[in-house]
Amino acid sequence: MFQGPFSESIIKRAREQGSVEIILHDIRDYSEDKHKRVDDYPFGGGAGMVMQIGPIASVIDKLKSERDYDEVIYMTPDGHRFNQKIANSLSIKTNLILLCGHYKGVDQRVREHYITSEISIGDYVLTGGELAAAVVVDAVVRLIPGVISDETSALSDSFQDNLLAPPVYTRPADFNGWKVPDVLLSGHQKAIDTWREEQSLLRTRKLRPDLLEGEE
Ligand code: 6GU
Repeated sequence: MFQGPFSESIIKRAREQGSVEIILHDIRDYSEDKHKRVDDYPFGGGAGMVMQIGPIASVIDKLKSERDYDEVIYMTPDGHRFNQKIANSLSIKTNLILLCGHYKGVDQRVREHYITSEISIGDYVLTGGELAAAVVVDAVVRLIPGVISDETSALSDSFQDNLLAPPVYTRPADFNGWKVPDVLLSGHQKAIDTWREEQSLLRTRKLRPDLLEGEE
């Protein structure tokens, strides 16, 4: 599930140039039984399986014996909703563990004793935390200095000021009568900057008024 996101394009280059190191660990390798099971029935009954604490404890303890971690993050639909602010804060950390849940989730004792924060990527349920972890990694890695070629590019993203980005255009200036706004061709940088700020505000008001009502 990580092969595509972590082995193509910008994230691939970031890894190759040493801007980030991404290491995958299969919890099944830390299973305590011959069938490599890492889940079991829930105490008290009910539907679904629960990921056991043993294999998760083994892999996290092993990783912690090798380096210090800033955070051990559990990817779960009932975590804090991921946003640009969280991406920014994670991008300045050194070492992170992202634990991907499956089935009905992990034994609560993992959350109590190992996890330092919990992240969801939105209000819907995925089959596991892997795709969510790939989303978080992508959003965080692109913020590491040197990963995106234009250093100011990440700063002008949508959401970086709780505003959507302004519309962008490139050549041709006239496509079958559909024209690029004159101001962008004017050469007046100050007028262009003002226009972009206005467009950001207009688009945000129209499409995402919630962003203008402050922090969530
Ligand atoms: Cl982090 N995990 C799962 N399984 N589903 C999700 C999610 C995470 N975030 C949104 N839906």
